[in-house]
Amino acid sequence: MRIFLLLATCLAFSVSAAERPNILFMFTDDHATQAISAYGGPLAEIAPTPNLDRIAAEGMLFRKCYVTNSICGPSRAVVLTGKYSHLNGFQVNGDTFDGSQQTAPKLLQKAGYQTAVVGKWHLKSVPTGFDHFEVLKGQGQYYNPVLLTNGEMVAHEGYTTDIITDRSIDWLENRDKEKPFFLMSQHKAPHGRWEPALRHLEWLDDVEVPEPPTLFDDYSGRSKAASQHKMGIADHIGDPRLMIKYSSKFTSEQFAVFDGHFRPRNEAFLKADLRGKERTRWHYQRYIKNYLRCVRAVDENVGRLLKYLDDNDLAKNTVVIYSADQGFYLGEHGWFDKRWMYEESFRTPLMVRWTGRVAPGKVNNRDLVSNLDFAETFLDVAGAPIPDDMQGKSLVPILEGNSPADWRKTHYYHYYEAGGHGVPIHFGVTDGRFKLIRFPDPKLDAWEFYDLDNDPLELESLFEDETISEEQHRMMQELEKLRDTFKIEE
Ligand SMILES: [Ca+2]
Repeated sequence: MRIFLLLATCLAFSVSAAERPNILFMFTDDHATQAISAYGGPLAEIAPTPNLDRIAAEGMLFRKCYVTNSICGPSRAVVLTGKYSHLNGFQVNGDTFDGSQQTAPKLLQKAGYQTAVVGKWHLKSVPTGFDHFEVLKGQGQYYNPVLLTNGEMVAHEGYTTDIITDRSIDWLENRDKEKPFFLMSQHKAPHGRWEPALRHLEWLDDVEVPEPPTLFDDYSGRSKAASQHKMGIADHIGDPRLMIKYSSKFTSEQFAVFDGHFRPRNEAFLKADLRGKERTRWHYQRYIKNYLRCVRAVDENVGRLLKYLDDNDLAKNTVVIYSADQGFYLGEHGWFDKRWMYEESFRTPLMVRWTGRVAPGKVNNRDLVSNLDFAETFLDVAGAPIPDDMQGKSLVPILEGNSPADWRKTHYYHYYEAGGHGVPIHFGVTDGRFKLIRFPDPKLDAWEFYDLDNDPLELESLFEDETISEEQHRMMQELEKLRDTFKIEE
């Protein structure tokens, strides 16, 4: 009898394990929604992303997914823990992630999932909570990456975006097929210094990419903060004389093709000796084309993973999530990089396909969701308990088309890395329309307030010290309330 019961339990467990959905989390670095054609916009036609668009067409696309701290390592720590930076201990890129703390992958392991991370990690400490890890050291390189593979450094030859996909598929092939999986497949691309695959070097060569309307923003409609930036397309993106010192270590064959493409262009630029707006324009074209070329390889590789799911009868029972660690400036406000609470870097892409649970082709314009919600969503999808100390909320009800009435109406943001690219510490709150930003540095001691309905490009701060509008007052109260709720002391 006891044996029978034990057998029955084992059978019940293996059936439910087989039915529990797999989770494929595809995550990029610095991928702006402006460079995903499913989000529309002026780049969609020039640089379509058909494979990324397929996720949106077969699932839900979120237009208001906001990060809590718009920079690489901190965002990754939020995704793993479901906690704001001040609680997960990773506030700035120089920090080291405390891998002994509670994370979603560890809880998924406990729930019977097989877990893996392949690609960019950027949390300094050795990954914990993964049955398998293959991660780049630090920022990694675009060519010939070395991957820390379950504790051992392994060198690979080729283009990193392709290799991360190769290694992800290799793990999927060799996994324990009796268990559901959680795979984080995380690209280095399209992070700087934007080195495209050799096969994409010539693509867009003859195209003039449209300039964003704020390329020549003079920052006059706001506090002093933005004008102190060091992330200008014109002045900070890199001296072209340095650009022939590429960041990757190439093989001699790769170098011949890569350098053969860029060297004549660099020399022509130096000879032309452009000044003022023309110099900015030249840098913008170079930057945006290389960025889009890097995205094209990401899109192709997303297609490879989707095809793997199709070919292996995994598409139906695998939740596919695509996101990036934060958004990015593609020339808006004259910038590259991220960090600010302005929309382009505050917002991050999020598209989710879950066949049979998420209706196809849905666009969510309304709900304020966040990378803070990812950890709880992973656990909820897996049917695993969600700890009380996680600070996000599961997106599952929203994905199923039942947005809860008590879903958050405002979202708190906090950037801590003082001085990185000239961006000061700031925090703030948005309700999706109004946005209040506080720059506490005594040298600035500034506030900004935007109405996105009337000023979607955020060019004119409405903040007033004396005649305070009702909306500004409401958002100031909300900021205080959220800082209390999230136990922010700084
Ligand atoms: Ca990043």
